[in-house]
Amino acid sequence: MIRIKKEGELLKPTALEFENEGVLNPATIRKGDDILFYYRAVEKGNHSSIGFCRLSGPLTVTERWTKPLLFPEHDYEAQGLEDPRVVKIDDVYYLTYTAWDGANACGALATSTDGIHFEKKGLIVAQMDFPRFKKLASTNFTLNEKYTVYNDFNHRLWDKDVVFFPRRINGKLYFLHRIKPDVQLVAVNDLSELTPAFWEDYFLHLGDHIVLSSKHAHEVSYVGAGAPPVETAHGWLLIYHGVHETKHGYVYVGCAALLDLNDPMKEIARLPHPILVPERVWEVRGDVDNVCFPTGTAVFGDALYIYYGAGDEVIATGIVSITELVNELLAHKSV
Ligand code: BMA
Repeated sequence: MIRIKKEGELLKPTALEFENEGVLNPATIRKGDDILFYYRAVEKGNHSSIGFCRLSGPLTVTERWTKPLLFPEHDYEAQGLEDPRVVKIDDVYYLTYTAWDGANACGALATSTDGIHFEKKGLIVAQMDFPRFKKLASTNFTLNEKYTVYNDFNHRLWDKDVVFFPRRINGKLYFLHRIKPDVQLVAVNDLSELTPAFWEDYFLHLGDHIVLSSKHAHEVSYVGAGAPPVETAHGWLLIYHGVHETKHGYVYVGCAALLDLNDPMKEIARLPHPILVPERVWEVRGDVDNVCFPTGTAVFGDALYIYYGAGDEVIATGIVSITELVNELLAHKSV
């Protein structure tokens, strides 16, 4: 059974107001031998912004800003910017995050050409109430009752964990997103296609867009995209999070799957066990207990460094051999 080798804590909260409650769930991307590192910084009262660090190599922090890089400016993100992910496609950095307005949690996008100066592009997921979603999604598909259990609130559909693939596939931009309990997949030629009419049609065929559903005990409650998929010769290596409920509350673990390179809707393989489980004190006890929430990776040779929020309070790193992980996945092919 393959498990990530834990390297321990990498980043902790500081006394600075914007990050005095927690630092977690970072977006990471290599730039030469450096890593640009965008993390969720939480101020007491649960107000989040995006902090910035630079790493030299996978584990050495050489620069850390004392002010957030991105912070609330618009109504749709008035209560916080959470859980960023980043990719670079055709010289443009795509940084996605969950925009939280106090009632709605929806995927938003900011883009940049230098990785430092970002232009906010607004929400990129549907802005629809749950009854409308349910009506559309139930037209051609038997909607898992968990969709109702997790989403039937008195506000807009929550759609989080927006994660782009790091390159176009057959000319299209692909991104994962998560309406509980599943992970869904969007493919478009251009982001301008994401109109209300697009989402109406997409939900009408929801069953065709679900790429990952819970399968194993450790992910039985729901799943969510984690880090941007890593391209390997055998498929897109996806590190995602799986959640299961215990008498102590939800437990968040890191999981691995392999998706088809040309058609990521096809799951090639999935591990029947998690690769990253809360065990250490900073994972088991935190602002939220029992959370390992992977959101970024960096490839150095055969080593996959995995960056994750631990206990919703600190950021930790794990390392795994890509060859060993892919081989283990190939031993667990999905039918
Ligand atoms: C999710 C998000 C993450 C968090 C996780 C565990 O819903 O809020 O930011 O790390 O829960 O609490």
